Amino acid sequence: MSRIITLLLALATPGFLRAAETSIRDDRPRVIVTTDGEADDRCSMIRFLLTSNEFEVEGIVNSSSQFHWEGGQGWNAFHPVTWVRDQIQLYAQVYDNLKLHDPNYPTPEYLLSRWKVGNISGIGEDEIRTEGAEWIAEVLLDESNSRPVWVQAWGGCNTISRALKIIQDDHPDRMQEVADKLRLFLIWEQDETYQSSIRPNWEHLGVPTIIADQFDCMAYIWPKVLPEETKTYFQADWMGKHILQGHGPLCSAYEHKDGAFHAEGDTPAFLYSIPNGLRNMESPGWGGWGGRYVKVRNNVWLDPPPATDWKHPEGRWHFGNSWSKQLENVNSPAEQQMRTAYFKPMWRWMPAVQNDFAARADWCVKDYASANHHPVVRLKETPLDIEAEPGKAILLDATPTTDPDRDILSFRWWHYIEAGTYAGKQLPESSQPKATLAIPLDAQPGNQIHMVCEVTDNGEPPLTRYQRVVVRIRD
Ligand SMILES: [Ca+2]
Ligand SMILES: [Ca+2]
Repeated sequence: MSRIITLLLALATPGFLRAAETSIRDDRPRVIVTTDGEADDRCSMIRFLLTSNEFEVEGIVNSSSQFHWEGGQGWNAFHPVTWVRDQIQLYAQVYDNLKLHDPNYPTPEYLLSRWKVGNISGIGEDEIRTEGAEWIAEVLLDESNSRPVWVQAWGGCNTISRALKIIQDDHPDRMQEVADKLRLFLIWEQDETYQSSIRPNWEHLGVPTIIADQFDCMAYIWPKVLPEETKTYFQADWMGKHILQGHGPLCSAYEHKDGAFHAEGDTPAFLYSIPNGLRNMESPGWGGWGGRYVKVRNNVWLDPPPATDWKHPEGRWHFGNSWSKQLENVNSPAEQQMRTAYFKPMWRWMPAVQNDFAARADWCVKDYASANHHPVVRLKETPLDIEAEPGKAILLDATPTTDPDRDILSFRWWHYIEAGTYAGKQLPESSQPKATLAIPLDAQPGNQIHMVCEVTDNGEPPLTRYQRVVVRIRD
């Protein structure tokens, strides 16, 4: 229903003819955000709203965390839940302009209808059947839509926990069906409820679950831990020019720190669900804008260890035992190098991530012809999944790639070695749209070699999209 309304509204808009070049899509990732409303959540939400054309937003739900809850004092104070409504109202002021750039932006009315208040009254409170918990349960139980739902915890897991308890209490026979649909992306375990309730009742059902720590390089510690070459995109000059000034009321409400990026620790939870061609949603081990993870038990994925002798915790993965926190203030060059490598699965994408943000900020105020839009990477006679023997030459052909602005495109076919299982050396890259991959003779049967076609346009800001091809070695 809402999609039809969006389409009708788009048809009534002067910019529709240009924007219609991208059609209304109904295969977008379904997402539910739960947020504790910390200052950095409020920054993340502005970026999330500007990215909401990429998702089917099923819910935005206030929740508590170990850091913030209703009744918390001082630093633990809880920001009044209405901040979500306030931001959607600012979004409403730029919505008509955003729609010139993509008809998939949801209406402000639709977003408001998906805003619910969950469990906020204490740390890890998951007993009350709140509106937010009921809503998450309803979405997961909706039999009319079997597509996966990415449920993100930007704060505690307590409202998600309550939602899953509702399903367990009222529909115990449907738990496996819900588990098959559910995907979890947790920014740490910001309360005890994953361990006390979700893990014992749901983990064995195989729910794909990412519990992230590497997100922290986009949180408050970014000036310490990001490599110098990426810091430019977070400093005051860049933020002022591309986001804060001259980009309309939603971007000017962004809570900066002396003009610079402050923190968006929760942003990786939805960066992960942007369908940018990296295909990371197929496996947390494949890596993408939301980081790269390793499986530690059942279908639970945590961060790759900074060194082989660092072991994942048996229990909760949180602020108190986080590797990010252990590495935050190291001084020796060797440890600092380890820290940089630890966060690389996240920061390696940051120039593209920040330019993506800047383009969306432009979409708030510019017409279609004055703004930039992402290239559309297309392959020819190159399947996304290939089986091949060692020694074989494989054609990788991205020549049909286009750009909606007819920008000049630069191509890079590169071997994402960390994502694959081939144990040899990094394979050579190509700067041509058409490349040949020679499968190394020492590749072993069953190995995966991940090749990424990265395409960047010459617009302002430059925008990047990808297509990953996975080669599996045959006997
Ligand atoms: Ca948060
Ligand atoms: Ca472009």
